[in-house]
Amino acid sequence: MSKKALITGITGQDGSYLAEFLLNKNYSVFGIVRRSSSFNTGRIDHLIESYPLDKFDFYRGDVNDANSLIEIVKRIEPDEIYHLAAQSHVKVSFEIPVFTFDTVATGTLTLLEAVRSLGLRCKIYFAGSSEMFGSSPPPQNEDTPFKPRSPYAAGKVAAYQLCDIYREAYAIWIACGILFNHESPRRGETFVTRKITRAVARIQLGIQDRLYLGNLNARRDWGYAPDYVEAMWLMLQQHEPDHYVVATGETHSVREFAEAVFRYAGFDLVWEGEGLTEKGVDARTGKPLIEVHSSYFRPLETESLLGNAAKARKRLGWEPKTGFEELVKIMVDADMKRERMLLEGTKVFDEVWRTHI
Ligand code: NAP
Ligand code: F7E
Repeated sequence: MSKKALITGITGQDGSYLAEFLLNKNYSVFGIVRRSSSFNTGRIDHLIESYPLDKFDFYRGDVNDANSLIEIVKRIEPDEIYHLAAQSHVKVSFEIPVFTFDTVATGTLTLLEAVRSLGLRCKIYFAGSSEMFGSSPPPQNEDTPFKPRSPYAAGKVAAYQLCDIYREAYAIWIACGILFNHESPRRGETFVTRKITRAVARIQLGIQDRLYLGNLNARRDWGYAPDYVEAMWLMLQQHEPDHYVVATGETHSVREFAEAVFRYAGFDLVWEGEGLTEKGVDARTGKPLIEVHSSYFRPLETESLLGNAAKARKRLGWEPKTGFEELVKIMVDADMKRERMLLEGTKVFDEVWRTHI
């Protein structure tokens, strides 16, 4: 019998890579998909098309709807639950703090209650975040104090503590991953890495004029998402549940990420001015490619993240396989390909449209 996994947040970046990873390990994979007025399964459509329903299927539900969670968990009786669902955008969490806290913290509690009330014996993975460290200075590891700097991060800390409480009080098997930023061509378009790689492709193809960014000096430890979903799985293959930092151990500023992206795409980027008037200019033409805009700054910022994943390396045998420059290359190549295809598609669409009116 193959193992059964249930993934909340399966339509997101990590959920889609994790589903592929588990299917390759011969799991039967089930996901929870929330209702939307438009298609929201773009990242998993290839799996829906390729696998029979007993291998891969999804159910409509919401982490804030206890009934739907209880019904789905009861029906599947998973061996492993990967709890990834969240409103995961930090800047947006300042705009919709109550909704964010509801999905991140209350949503986790609702899932824990569903498992507890059903008396299900399964292993649970909780998606913690390096944002929980907030203003604690780098490097950060499992012993670093949590000093959250956003409603999103406060929600993750609350959820993390609820996991500790349910583990101790009810002997529910829950491992917590404290994952640092991880990116990919499937990253949402409004997260900074994807925003930059998508923009460079569009600028090169003449679809977009320039890119507007916020804080160029924030530092992040950026890894590659497919490497990180392996760490989630490894955590659940251990005998005892534990907490693990997952990170590359390398930190870069947003400015350095942008420089690497524009360099790889063939631009010679130079910086002029400072603060809100700073610009990244094309050295060959003098044209501004990047400008700073106040609307992308946050009311509070996590300034600097750099993870120490020594525990994951030692106990799980996990190592990141993809370095910073490789990540940049993967993301820029994918966005160049996607934007070219979209442009071609638009041309074809325009031609078809013109001949029919
Ligand atoms: P993501 O792309 O934003 O995906 C979030 C997923 O949660 C989506 O499938 C989304 O559905 C779903 N979701 C949101 N609210 C929901 C609700 N009320 N009920 C059910 N599903 C809901 O995030 P990700 O990058 O894959 O990250 C996965 C998890 O890891 C998140 O918990 C995130 O906070 C955490 N994390 C991410 C990183 C990172 O760098 N990526 C680092 C540390 C921790 P829709 O597709 O319908 O929106
Ligand atoms: O911002 C700065 C911004 O939105 C990174 C989520 O997956 O990772 C992610 O959270 C940095 C910040 O990711 C823009 O101020 C500058 O310092 O890509 P981001 P994040 O906030 O680090 C953690 C680990 C999670 O858990 C979260 O779920 O980039 N920045 N200019 C910008 N950020 C954005 N989004 N857009 C800008 O224009």
